[in-house]
Amino acid sequence: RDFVMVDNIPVAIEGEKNLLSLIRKAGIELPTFCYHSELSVYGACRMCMVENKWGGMEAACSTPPKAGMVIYTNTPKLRRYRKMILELLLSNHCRDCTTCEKNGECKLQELAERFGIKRVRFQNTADQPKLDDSSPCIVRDTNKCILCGDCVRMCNEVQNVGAIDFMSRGAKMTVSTAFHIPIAESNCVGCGQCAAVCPTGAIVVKKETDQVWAALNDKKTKVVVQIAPAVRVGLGGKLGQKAGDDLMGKIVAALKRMGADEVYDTATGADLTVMEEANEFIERLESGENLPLFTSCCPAWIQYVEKKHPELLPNVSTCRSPMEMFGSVLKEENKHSRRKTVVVAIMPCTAKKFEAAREEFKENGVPYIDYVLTTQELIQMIKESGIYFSELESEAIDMPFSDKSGAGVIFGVTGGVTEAVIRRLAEDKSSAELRSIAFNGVRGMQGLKETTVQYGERELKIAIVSGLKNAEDLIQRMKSGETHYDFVEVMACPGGCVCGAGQPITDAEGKKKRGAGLYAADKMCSIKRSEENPVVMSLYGDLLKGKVHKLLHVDYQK
Ligand code: HC0
Ligand code: SF4
Repeated sequence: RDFVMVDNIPVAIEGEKNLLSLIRKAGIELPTFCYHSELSVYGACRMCMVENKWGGMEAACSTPPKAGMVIYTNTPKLRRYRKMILELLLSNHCRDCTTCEKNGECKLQELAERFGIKRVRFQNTADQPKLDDSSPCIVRDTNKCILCGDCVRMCNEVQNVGAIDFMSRGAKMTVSTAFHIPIAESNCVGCGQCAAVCPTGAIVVKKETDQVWAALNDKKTKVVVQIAPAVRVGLGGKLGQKAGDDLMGKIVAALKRMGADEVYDTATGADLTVMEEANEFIERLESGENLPLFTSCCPAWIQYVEKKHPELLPNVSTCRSPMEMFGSVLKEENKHSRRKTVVVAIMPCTAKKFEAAREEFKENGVPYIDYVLTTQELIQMIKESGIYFSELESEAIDMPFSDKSGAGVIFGVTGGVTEAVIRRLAEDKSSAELRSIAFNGVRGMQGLKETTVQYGERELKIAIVSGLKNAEDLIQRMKSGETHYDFVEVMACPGGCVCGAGQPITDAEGKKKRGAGLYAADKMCSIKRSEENPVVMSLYGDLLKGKVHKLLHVDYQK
């Protein structure tokens, strides 16, 4: 076996790409700002420096482990060096920690505490650029940027958007949009993944909690809440529960205590989407037009198509997302209510804030969804209300939309929409068939999955992608004629909604647990297929009569 000596302890090299992974495997938490396993190595922050046996320093993130290396991770020289970096970063950093959105979650704050920085000797002489709060999804505060470049690489490498980049040189260097235009005017698609990797408060999710508190506290307003599939498995770790556990019942109870009048599950809306999308798919298969059918539930993906591939818009499903389908149903249901109805959607996603604000999703200027809260905002509201979340007794979803299928629940993880649609299309409704669909290549967190299903005489080719760069690669392969698909599911966030930027930040293991949590929740549902959901049946027979197109579909090509 090959070894590296780390602080006098031999550590086996087991395929690690860099010293940093090897050192972390040995149980030493080397500090970093700019290292993320899913992004390229930038090596700019210099926090992960280690000392070799000759007293030289090397960046652990960009040094491959070699047999016989002798390194030290915690020497007086390294401690001095790290403190100096932190002090310099803090010197031109806005230090309003108590009022910062990232207070308690900021890497700079955490490392300053860990390395005992009690005083900053240098004055902040940097310019104080204004906040960019032009986007409904994210807020940028350059005063808090430490130039680690995590957001830039995320936006470029994983999302293929390139809305932000390094600008200027030397002391004037910043991360900004081209020509410093407001981010809302750039080609940003609102996925929020930049905020998910930002170690400080330089990019954060835009908050709407004040508006929702106001609605909850207003007796004249009826507040109707819907909760997205991924949220139930996303907040456990932050509220004293096991990460990945399905906490829907407790979330319902918490929202009721906070003053919500009715609470529903977006999975019910997803069941409507399955019905409409399956019909649309069958129609396109019969006509042979506009194939492949691309899914339309991810609003960052929709913006990506609009901005980068408008020629593909006819291929995108005309189905509204489950959130919007359910939002329009809820507003229709309350049309004659004496009180004003406000619909709040709790989502794992920042781009849903943009979707809710789109003109297409308003009737007479009033949006179907009034506010979108991310899982992080919900957690903050639960904390603010003082509720002991762990001690809450679970409560059920309200009537008349209390039923959902497992197919709707798994929408929140990559491959879930596809699996739900296949369940609908399959002629064989046995549980053996359900199992064979699940093991047909649709599950797993990989960025690209492919499967085939038999539909009558035809073998349908299906692709599932998450992460917009993966979507772009697939589009290019289709355009070159290298490959062909009939149905393509796209989610902008790698891993699907469970890994949305509105969820608390977690690692790969935590993301896997969330996906597993949704599949476990599906197992607990007595209704497995969308067409078997009695709510769906009664909606088609009543509220949706003659209004299917108006309430469930959208034309993005205006
Ligand atoms: Fe998703 Fe959805 S599955 S996009 O990830 O389709 O945000 O969870 O709510 O709308 O249902 C997000 C999650 C949703 C929608 C659903 C879809
Ligand atoms: Fe790029 Fe997404 Fe951030 Fe917009 S929200 S800047 S698209 S990473």
